[in-house]
Amino acid sequence: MIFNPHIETMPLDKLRRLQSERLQKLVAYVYEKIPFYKQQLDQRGIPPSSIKSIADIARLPFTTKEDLRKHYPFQMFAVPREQLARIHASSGTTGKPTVVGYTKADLKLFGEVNARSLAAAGAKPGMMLHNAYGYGLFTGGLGLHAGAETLGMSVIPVSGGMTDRQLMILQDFQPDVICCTPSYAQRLTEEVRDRQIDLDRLRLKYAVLGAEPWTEAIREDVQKGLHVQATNIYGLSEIMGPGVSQEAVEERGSGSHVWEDHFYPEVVDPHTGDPLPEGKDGVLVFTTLTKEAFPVLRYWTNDICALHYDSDSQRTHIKMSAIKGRADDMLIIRGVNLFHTQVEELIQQIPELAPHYQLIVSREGTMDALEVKVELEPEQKEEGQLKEQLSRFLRKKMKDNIGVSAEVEVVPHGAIPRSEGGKLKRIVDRRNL
Ligand code: DLL
Repeated sequence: MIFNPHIETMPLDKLRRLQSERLQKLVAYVYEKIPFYKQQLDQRGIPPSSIKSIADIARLPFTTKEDLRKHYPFQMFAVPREQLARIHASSGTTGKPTVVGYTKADLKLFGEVNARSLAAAGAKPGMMLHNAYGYGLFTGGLGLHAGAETLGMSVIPVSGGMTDRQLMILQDFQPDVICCTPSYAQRLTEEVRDRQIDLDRLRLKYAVLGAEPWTEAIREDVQKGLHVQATNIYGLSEIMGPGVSQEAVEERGSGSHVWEDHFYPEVVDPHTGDPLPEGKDGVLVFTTLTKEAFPVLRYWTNDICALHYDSDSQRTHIKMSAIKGRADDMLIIRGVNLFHTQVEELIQQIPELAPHYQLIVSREGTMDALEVKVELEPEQKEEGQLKEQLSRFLRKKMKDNIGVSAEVEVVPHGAIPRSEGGKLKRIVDRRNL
């Protein structure tokens, strides 16, 4: 189902005109309301009146996480605090969080884009959503909650964690749709299997998974284990929260539509910042075209992916590929760049291995070294010889496909930490111990 057909199937020339109008207004707005942007534009000699169309966006400066940090907590807000309706913050693990604000109109938009996303994921009015994203400063819980209400669903606001309770609710309330992080979906999948919960007691049809990178390996695991169709939802607090882009359930694996009438995406070269053509991997950059409280120009997300238009799709909006990883999470092992999702893809090709793994990085002299710990599929026998063979096989695959030499240890089922409800850290960094 398409939630907003007028917008989601808008011909591209019309969409461009809408984006151009909105960009002109946005630049004038941030120039007037946010001293940081006035200074940035003045320094570069870019009067807002010189921005005539969306094609001019490449002339505008980037905004980085560091810029937001320097203006902590509220100096990047374009409205006085009396006009704020809500505050959220990004899930940074160290130092101060990045704080973002919403007016009433921004919250309405938050609901709209998440309603579009849920509908694209397969949800319909009248269905029940089991919302296992965290409620709180994290945008996941309240964002999907608003989307479900806007679409006309009922919401169970379970939040993350407390797995026993989640499993009870899934069986007793029989929701149609679940949303949570992919690593927590793996955890639930496994608990359902280990506790031999009858899949007929679950009525789940769809899973809407995001907030961290994941690949087809996890999709396969969760779809099989929970009898659902699983799609990818992407977003970040600095732009809005969840609902910046969404994969359509009928088009799984071909990328996620970015709701580009509100969030204009670009992919740029990580070193030069130059815009890259369709299909080329680079850093994803977003401009919020309509936000009131916390508008940003060309926000440098650090997420690596590619953009492309898909003329076979029901919707016209551009698609982004699954995120490979964040530029700051990229490992460089003896000169070879690597994201953990690349290892996950290789694990999927070996049926005896499960997509439960961890990458451990340490330092040997001046070089970084990598160890991969990966679990056996639960039905595989704990046998030394098999483990040895599988470890050699994955090591070779990593060498042949990624070009990286790593130690691989195949560990028993259950040996790798699982998600407790939120994002899971798959990389353990022992370099600075
Ligand atoms: O994670 C918002 C969200 C909530 C998205 C629920 C989807 C579902 P932050 O905590 O600000 O916001 O983290 C944003 O998480 O820059 C990416 O690095 C990563 N991320 C989010 N969604 C995906 C995804 C929320 N589908 C950061 N695939 C982003 C890969 C994702 N990475």
